[in-house]
Amino acid sequence: SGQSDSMDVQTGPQIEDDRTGFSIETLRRAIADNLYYIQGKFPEIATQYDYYMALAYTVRDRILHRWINTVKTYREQDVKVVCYLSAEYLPGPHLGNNLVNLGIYPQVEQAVRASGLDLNALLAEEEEPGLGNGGLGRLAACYMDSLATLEIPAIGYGIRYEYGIFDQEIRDGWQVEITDKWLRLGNPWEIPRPENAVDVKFGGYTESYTDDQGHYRVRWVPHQVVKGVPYDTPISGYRVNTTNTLRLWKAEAPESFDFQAFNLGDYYGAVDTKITSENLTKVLYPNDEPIQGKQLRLEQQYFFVSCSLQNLLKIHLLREDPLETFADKFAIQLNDTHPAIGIAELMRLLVDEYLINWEIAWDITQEAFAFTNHTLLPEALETWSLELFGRLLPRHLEIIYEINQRFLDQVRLKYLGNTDKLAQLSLLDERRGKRIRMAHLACVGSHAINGVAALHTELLKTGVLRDFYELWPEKFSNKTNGVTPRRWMVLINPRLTQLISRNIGESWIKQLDDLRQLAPLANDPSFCHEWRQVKRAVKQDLADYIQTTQGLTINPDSIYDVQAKRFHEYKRQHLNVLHIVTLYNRIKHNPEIEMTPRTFIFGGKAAPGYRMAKLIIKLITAVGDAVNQDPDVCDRIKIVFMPDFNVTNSQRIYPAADLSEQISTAGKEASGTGNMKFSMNGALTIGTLDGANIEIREAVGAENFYLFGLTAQEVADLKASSYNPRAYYDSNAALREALDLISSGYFSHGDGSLFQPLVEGLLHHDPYLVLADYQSYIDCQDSVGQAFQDQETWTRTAILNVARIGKFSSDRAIREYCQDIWHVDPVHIKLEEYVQAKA
Ligand code: GP0
Repeated sequence: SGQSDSMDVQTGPQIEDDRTGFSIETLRRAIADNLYYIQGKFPEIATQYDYYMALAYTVRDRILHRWINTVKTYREQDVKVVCYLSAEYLPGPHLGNNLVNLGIYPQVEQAVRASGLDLNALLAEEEEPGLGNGGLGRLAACYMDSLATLEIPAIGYGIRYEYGIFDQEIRDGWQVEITDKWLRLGNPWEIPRPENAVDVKFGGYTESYTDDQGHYRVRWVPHQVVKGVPYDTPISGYRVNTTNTLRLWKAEAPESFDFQAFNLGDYYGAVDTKITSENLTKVLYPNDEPIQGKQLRLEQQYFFVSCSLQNLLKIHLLREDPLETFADKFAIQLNDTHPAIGIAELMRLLVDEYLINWEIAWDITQEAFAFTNHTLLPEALETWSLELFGRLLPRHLEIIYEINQRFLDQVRLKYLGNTDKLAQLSLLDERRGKRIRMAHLACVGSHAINGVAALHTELLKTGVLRDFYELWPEKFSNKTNGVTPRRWMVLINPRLTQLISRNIGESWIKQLDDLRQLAPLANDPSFCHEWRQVKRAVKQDLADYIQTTQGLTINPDSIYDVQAKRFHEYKRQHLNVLHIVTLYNRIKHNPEIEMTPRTFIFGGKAAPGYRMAKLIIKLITAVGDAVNQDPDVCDRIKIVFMPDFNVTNSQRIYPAADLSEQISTAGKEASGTGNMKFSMNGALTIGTLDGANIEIREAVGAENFYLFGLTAQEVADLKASSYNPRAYYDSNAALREALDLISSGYFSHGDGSLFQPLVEGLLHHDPYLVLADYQSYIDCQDSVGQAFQDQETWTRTAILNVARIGKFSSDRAIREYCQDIWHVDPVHIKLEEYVQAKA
């Protein structure tokens, strides 16, 4: 359906090619061919997975045509390219998304049916690439979608982890981690490019020498060399030909001459080198915000960054452009500090390998790089010990010293005699045993620095990065996060998409602000009725899924009250639990009490070493076990823990939610992006004035948002004035009762010790002010319960939320990056006929 308007499709009679045609019969034949020639199977023995693979290759063929034309155009037109450097990507399953973007969902559905199969069953076979922890990795994926859709030339660079984020199982109420062997059955979306492999050095020492012209030079003699092999995945844009590349690097042992000689007669030694090299990209570190300073992690960061920058320089020189124009051709974005070593690496490549002088190299570097910060949590700010850093990257340590010296010379001129300023700005933290501050390196080496929501950027300017803001205010800007409406509405919520498009057309899918046209319909009773029917049907789907997977019955007319995100104390899942236990106590005291039925749905993973986060998961499942079986309450309260929250599973959850829980301590959540996905699907938000919640509330209207809790300023003030959580416990009977019930062992088979660390932590420390916000949260939840009784008003509010959510499209965010930071323009991709290519 969408193909004719955008694909420069030829008119007149033609014979469709099996690899490019879009008719149902051509697609059906292509699937059958691929089953035979790619999977090597015949129908009698083919599994559903074989058919999924056959279909995936069928779709990939159609994408390849666009992909090749895209790469060709970028080469020929010498365009400026965005290079997104990210240690994490969470693209989610590719098949469905590619069907949406290509505009061939209906045709493929029919072709699959004509083959005697069910498209939903095949879509369910895909193993998602879990190459990220949460928000940061998913943001990178949304940005890749928007870049392609906006026809911006872009390459996403990252790591091809063999094992992604662990799969979560719940056993006896506890989280258990299972290795994510996502590549076990093959990956039809990637193309290995071994011919483009590059070498990456590690360890060893540096030595100086004088070159032919008498210049002083430095040479790095490494202890080890690892080969980086790129694996490319196409990223299609929505209804455009543009298909960008996600290039992920895998580590392998180099098969160099030296290597052979060194290991002559030492077969085991040779194999050992192979194994240690491949360990580098074996597994994603599963910690969300505080990343720990493990050597392998630094090796991963340097590895993918070095591979990527070498690759960019190669592309640049292939185009026969002079190195001096590098920053005119590439805009390199650092997704947090994980790739910040790239600043020292580009300097090394330019100065040591390409023999450019330092000042010119530094101008190129600063002009090319820009830096996005994603967190305010002090424990999440990345630093590396000099000892470890120097052992692994001896040359980069020297380069960082040089950058720092030149930088501090500049600072000294501005702040005469102010040694505190020097210490605060230095790339080296001299206090805690000498560490390199990666955020400082990123700030000094970039021309632009941004936060991911308005409040976050303000707090950066007055908090962690205030000295840099004082120095270079012009470098700072805000880029509020966004999410792609293609995946987060069109793909996952076809019922809502059809309802919207039937009423206002399809323009909103690319121009999300066009959802504004829904606003008047919020007063149209028949539209509201249809909206309610859609929500009800989607809620029924989730109820069915929970029934089949967990054997648990939930009531689709209850409020679906959902908190789905990584487990972290600052996100305060335990505040949500305190509300549940409070409701439970109310019913126990007064069994006849009127209460809007609620289904509390939780999803999320805890870092494997984060004990408190895992204990909070156990608390949720334990309260669930008690509540769900208690005949006094289970008609009014149900608790569901959805295991293994990932992109795939989240796609069932967002569309079905009535209430979105965004309850982090104000000033702690940089932005949030789940908050946007829920709102786009017609959930109302209960939230604090934190991250992008503030901007969502501004956009949808304060009257359409359930606000509670302290502000970031009040949080800071309260913490400064010796916060005493115990006082809240002493003075609030309902809170006391809830905490006492948990400590009593009521939810732990009489074991009063199980939840002590949690309860004691709250009573004596409570760093995230759970007790301070408790009453405000409970009051707010009571008004949510009341409001849900009036379905007319609730629906109207939900429609207004969707109508006013346009700002939170990742298209808007990417447009801002393009204009303010990258200075790149769209490049339209025309399709050359494939027949020409064949000739
Ligand atoms: C931030 F620092 N985030 C980090 C990190 O290491 N990992 C990560 O996922 C998240 C923030 O917590 C966020 O607020 C933010 O929106 C997201 O990065 C993207 O900017 C969660 O949604």
